[in-house]
Amino acid sequence: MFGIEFVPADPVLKIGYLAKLAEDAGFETIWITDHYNNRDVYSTLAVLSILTSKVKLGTGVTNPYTRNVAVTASSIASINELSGGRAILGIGPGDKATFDKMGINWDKPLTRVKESVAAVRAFLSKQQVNQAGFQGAQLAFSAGKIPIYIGAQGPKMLELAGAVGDGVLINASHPDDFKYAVPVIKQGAKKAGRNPEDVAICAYASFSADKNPAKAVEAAKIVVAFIVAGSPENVLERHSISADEAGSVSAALAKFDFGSAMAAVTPGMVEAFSISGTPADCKARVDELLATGVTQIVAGSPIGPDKERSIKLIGKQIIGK
Ligand code: F42
Repeated sequence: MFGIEFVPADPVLKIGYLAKLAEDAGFETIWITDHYNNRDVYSTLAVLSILTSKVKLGTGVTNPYTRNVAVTASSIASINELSGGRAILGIGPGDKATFDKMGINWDKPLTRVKESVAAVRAFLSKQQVNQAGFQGAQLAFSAGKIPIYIGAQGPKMLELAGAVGDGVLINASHPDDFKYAVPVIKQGAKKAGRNPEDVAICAYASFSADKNPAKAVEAAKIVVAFIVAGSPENVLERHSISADEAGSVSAALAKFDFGSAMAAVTPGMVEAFSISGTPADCKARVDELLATGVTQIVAGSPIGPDKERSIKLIGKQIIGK
């Protein structure tokens, strides 16, 4: 199954146009990112609910720090009602860099995500909620069952996703990352007495497809640079990227020197942190990921050097095959 990510750094109606194109190309889920500095995720999903008719629509991902989870439950239930039952709630611990700027204290992210998933489920089934700090809060409407997917990378968050999530969204593109993550998720599910097959595993990958492989790689470089700069040491080691190589990318990004950051991105980094190349190259990587237990490939930024052309190309030459 294929999903696609859109970042509402673009105007909502432009995303609406691309979303319809993606639905027609055969993508089955559309994920919209949630960062305070971009367009609002629920306004975007509301417009997509009207402009599309089959595709599932998810927050990819929201968090319990910038939005009270009672409000999150009401928002996603509204999208479920508006879209005729197509909503998915993607929720994760959030992005520390943006929280620092908002003056938000990132306390106990694992505990917060765990409590939030339980609270949202209770809100969605119209129960009175007396947990996670709530004191008898209750939604005044019900809009049906909504799957909850957890954005996770660390081992404890992956295990939690296996224990309580309907699915997990993992920001990674390389089979080695999934050879590590999939058993951790399955173990979390088993420990919680669940069938591991019930947890959807999504590779939320940096994707760049074009007939010209050099153009595809070039378009992926700036996204890869940010991933390298944000990756913990153990992930860099897993992909044999030295601290020096990663340091050059981070130093350039810190100076907003995007040209030098892209120049410092090595072929090994592109290979580790993106799925990029011709449709045939991308298809080969997709097959490798599916073999690790991944159930959904999410084509994330940049999608390609020309988003419109790449969506059609992925539809015809990767999803269609
Ligand atoms: N973040 C956003 O803000 N917006 C997005 O649109 C977004 C999209 C997205 C899509 C897919 C995806 O996988 C991630 C995405 N993210 C997005 C990022 C996401 O919100 C997280 O930042 C990201 O998944 C990294 O989370 P993580 O799984 O690495 O979790 C962190 C918090 C971590 O450190 N986890 C540890 C672990 O092992 O999993 C556990 C830490 C722990 O145990 N903490 C204790 C606790 O109780 O929380 C407390 C420890 C103490 O000493 O206080």
